[in-house]
Amino acid sequence: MNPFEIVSFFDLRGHVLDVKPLGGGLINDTFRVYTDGPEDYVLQRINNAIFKDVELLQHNIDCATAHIRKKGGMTLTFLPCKATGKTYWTDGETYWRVSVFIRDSYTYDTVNPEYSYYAGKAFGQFETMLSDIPDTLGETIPDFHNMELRARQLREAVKADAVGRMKEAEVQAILKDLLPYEQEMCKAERLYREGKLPKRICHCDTKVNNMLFDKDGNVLCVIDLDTLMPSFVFSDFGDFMRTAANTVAEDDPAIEKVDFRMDIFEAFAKGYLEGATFLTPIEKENLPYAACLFPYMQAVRFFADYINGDTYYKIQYPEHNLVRTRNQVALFHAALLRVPQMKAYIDSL
Ligand code: GN1
Ligand code: MG
Repeated sequence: MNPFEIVSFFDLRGHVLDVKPLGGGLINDTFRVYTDGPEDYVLQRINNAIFKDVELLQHNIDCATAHIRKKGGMTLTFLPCKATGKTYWTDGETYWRVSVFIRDSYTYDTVNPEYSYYAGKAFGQFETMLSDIPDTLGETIPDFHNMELRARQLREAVKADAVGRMKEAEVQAILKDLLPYEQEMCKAERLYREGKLPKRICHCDTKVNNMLFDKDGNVLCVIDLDTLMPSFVFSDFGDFMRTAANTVAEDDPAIEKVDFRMDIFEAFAKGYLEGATFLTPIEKENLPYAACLFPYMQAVRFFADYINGDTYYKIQYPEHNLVRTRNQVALFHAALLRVPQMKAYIDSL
């Protein structure tokens, strides 16, 4: 179905002038809707192969955005569908939603320490605002950041060897490199079972480019709320580090250039600890673990997808997931080396 027709099912202001692709997400298809009215819009096709329960997903988003707005925070505004009043439209096969485009906003794929500090504070405040939400939110992707599950999925991929990639020497070498850390990386699930670690409402996709800044570097709002769900705070801390503290992009093939930037870690951690006022000592002391866990988990996820024959992440060339894996493995090792320094810094705050 064409985007012009889809947007006509929503209550937009003004006439639609044009619809053009927007951004570089790996899961959904995103478009900017240009109008002659007071605002433009963002149209998204929700990937319901990955987000199987769109009703729950939009329920989470509706509750969270309403709660943040009530507290005076800035957040995304989704438009109701004319026919149903729900914030998505479906023909039973495809799922679409429309939100207001936030003008004069900027996203960045890399940030300096100053912006990391603002981002840390904003993500921390975001979690704080949601810490007393009265509604029950569900897991839009069950066990999304459960390391035990991700490790199991890798093992299953290896066993199935769906496209014969297990015979590649490099694939074997990466597997050998990753496996010894598995137990250590599954620490969060153990702490949770022991009742020592709570689940909280987290964003779960705190990539640096999921934050809108204004032209002066002020944080406008947190975007991409699909994975907003109960999780460990490690999700939000770790995924920001994974993307912002890497000296290169997550799919840069030049792995010799991959390094973990301590200046970014320190700035983000400072802001985050100022913003997330509800953290327990166990959560706080495990933030360095989170900074290692997320490159590790992402390596495992990209790697499993490569072995499965690239069925999950969009790829631009056949080895893309392998290149991403190498990069994330290198980042994981770089982060591990910095753990003592990270701990010392967190203690000093
Ligand atoms: C996916 O679509 P995007 O780029 O926001 C993925 C994240 C990964 C990320 C890696 C639902 O996010 O978990 O960290 O790619 N989202 C989902 O770039 O799997
Ligand atoms: Mg996302």
